[in-house]
Amino acid sequence: MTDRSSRYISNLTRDTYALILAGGKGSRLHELTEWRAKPALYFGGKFRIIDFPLSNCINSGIKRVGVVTQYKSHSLIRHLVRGWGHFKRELGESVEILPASQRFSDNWYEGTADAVFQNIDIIRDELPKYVMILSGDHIYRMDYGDMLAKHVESGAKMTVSCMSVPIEEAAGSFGVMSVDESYRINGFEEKPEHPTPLPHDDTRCLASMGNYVFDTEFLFEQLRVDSKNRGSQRDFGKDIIPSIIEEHLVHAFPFEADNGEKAYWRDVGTLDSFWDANMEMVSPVPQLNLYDKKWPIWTYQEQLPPAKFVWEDEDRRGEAINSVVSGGCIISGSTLRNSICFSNVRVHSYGLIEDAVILPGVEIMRGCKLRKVIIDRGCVIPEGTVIGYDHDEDRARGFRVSEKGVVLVTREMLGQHVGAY
Ligand code: ADQ
Ligand code: ADP
Repeated sequence: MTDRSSRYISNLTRDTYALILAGGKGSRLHELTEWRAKPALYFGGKFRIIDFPLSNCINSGIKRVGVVTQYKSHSLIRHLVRGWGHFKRELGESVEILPASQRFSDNWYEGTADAVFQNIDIIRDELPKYVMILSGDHIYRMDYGDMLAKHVESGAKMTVSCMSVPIEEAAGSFGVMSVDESYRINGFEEKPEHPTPLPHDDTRCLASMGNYVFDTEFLFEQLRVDSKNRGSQRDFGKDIIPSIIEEHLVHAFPFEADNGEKAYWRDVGTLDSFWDANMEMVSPVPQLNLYDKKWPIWTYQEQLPPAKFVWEDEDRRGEAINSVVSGGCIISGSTLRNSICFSNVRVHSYGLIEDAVILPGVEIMRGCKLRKVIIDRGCVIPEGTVIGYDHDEDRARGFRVSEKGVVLVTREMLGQHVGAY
């Protein structure tokens, strides 16, 4: 384990500027990201994905953060302004939104490296010794101080956080690296069809988590070189990492949980993984602890009355079993099992809701039966609707059924007004 002397690490985190890349499309999430960027997706009853890397920064002591936005950024920006806009520059704290604004060229951000390149002057103004580049797409709790300390200790110019994952999970989805015994990266392929397995386990490989630490001047130099390379797609995984590992010292940082258990890290890139990750939160002891006072996940939450459960009579029991129910919800005369209700959800009588992820502001009228569903924000489910019991019928009604049989329902599919987030 790294020397965790808090003084040592806090010097490093104070000297670091973090840039969270939050502009990518989440195309395999279909209609869930039709109106919002993936980092703005809801998670865990009251959070959005972006709250995780942002909270990790603050909890790690990195107090200067830029969030790079581009694709469908309206709801993301609104969330950042409401929930993350209160930092005080005078105290050395800031969370800034950095939209693609064609400051250098006529182009929007191309790849991830270009998204950083176009903000070089903003980073330079902060005079950081290290720049941490983070993906805004993942759910995990990580002390970035450990990674920074390892980066400095190893003398690397760049450090890439990584995790061992099953080969089939990584194939075509993650950057995959090979390392020597000192964890120096000596091979890197972006999303290979046939990932190189670990030397001691041919079922697993070392995947990049899309989080990088750079020495600032080294980063700027590599971005300048890359910007002149006509063949480059301006991407860290596709272009920068493979082009520098031979000549420069680039290290891998294996992400492990503090307690020695397998670390929690979820890429909710598909409807099934989004549903799975939310469902994990209703299990009795989820691997991701949202109730840890030492590592709070911050978010924006409007002031809401507490959740309320109304038991009208034996036929209309308002109850929630193994479920997470957020503020502003009223569950009246219906049963909720293994489900997660975000804020301001109303469930009326004679209903049975199971294995459901119900996003904010949904209203479920009387006598509905829902199973294994994701109901998008603001949907009104009409009286007596049955979803998730007959997938042919679900499809015929215009709902999307995922590979593993999760049914997604959006306002557009119900012919209801569609807002911007
Ligand atoms: P991907 O996540 O597939 O792979 P990418 O689509 O480039 O890579 O997204 C990386 C992050 O940058 C995401 O948070 C995304 O929202 C954001 N982003 C993408 N394009 C952007 C742009 N033009 N402007 C601003 N933000 C943008 C990466 C690595 C892999 C690694 C996986 C881990 O390339 O090597 O394995 O992350 O998920
Ligand atoms: P249902 O169709 O399930 O009978 P209702 O909308 O009539 O649904 O609500 C049932 C119960 O839920 C009410 O009797 C009341 O106790 C509670 N309830 C409904 N709306 C509110 C509200 N705005 N504030 C507090 N409690 C409410």
